[in-house]
Amino acid sequence: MAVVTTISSDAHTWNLVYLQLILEECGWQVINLGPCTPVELVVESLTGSDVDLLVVSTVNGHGLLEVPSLLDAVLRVPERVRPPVVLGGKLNTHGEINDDEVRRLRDMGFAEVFVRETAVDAFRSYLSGFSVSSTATAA
Ligand code: B12
Repeated sequence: MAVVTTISSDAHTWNLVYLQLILEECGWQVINLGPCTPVELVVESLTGSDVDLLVVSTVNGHGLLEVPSLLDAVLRVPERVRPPVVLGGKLNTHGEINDDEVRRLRDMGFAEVFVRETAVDAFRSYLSGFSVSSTATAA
């Protein structure tokens, strides 16, 4: 199962729906926490369920400022229930971030960072590395 979320300041919704649809197409069950997600809700969503992947999407330009505190909170979740956390979208006010910033986010603890026009294709190939047999929705 995957949880799709954003940062607490971000009101954009269709990016979250888009990612939910990609994940569902790939056989995942998805909990979409919706826009302006409080950090506490993200943490709570990981402790109650069997979550294999946390997908953070933000496009309002505040991503680089806000994702460190979200990640900090998630990294305090016990390791046995903590899924990998991936990030993507338009992460600063210019839309795109540079390779140094991508590296810094990975060093911080994001398993992958998907930006620029290749983001969705790269995300799909990242998903292909998971076995969806345990996460697929029953037909
Ligand atoms: C609709 C919209 C709004 C609506 C949102 C309504 C809603 N319920 O969703 C409203 C009017 C509320 C809004 C408000 C604002 N918006 Co607005 N908005 C848009 C707009 C026109 C379309 C967004 C959209 O729905 N796209 C469709 C989805 C499917 O695409 P997407 O979001 O781009 O996501 C794609 C990729 O980024 C990628 N992706 C995103 N996340 C992730 C995550 C992963 C893991 C992966 C793999 C890929 C990925 O995949 C998606 C498909 O390709 C864009 C401009 C544009 N044409 O994109 C601006 C835009 C996102 N908004 C912008 C801004 C600045 C704002 C405001 C700050 C404006 C203001 N001054 O008030 C506020 C912020 C409000 C807030 N608190 O967040 C900027 C962001 C600038 C930046 N980051 O560089 C944009 C780009 C407009 C611009 N060119 O300046 N907005």
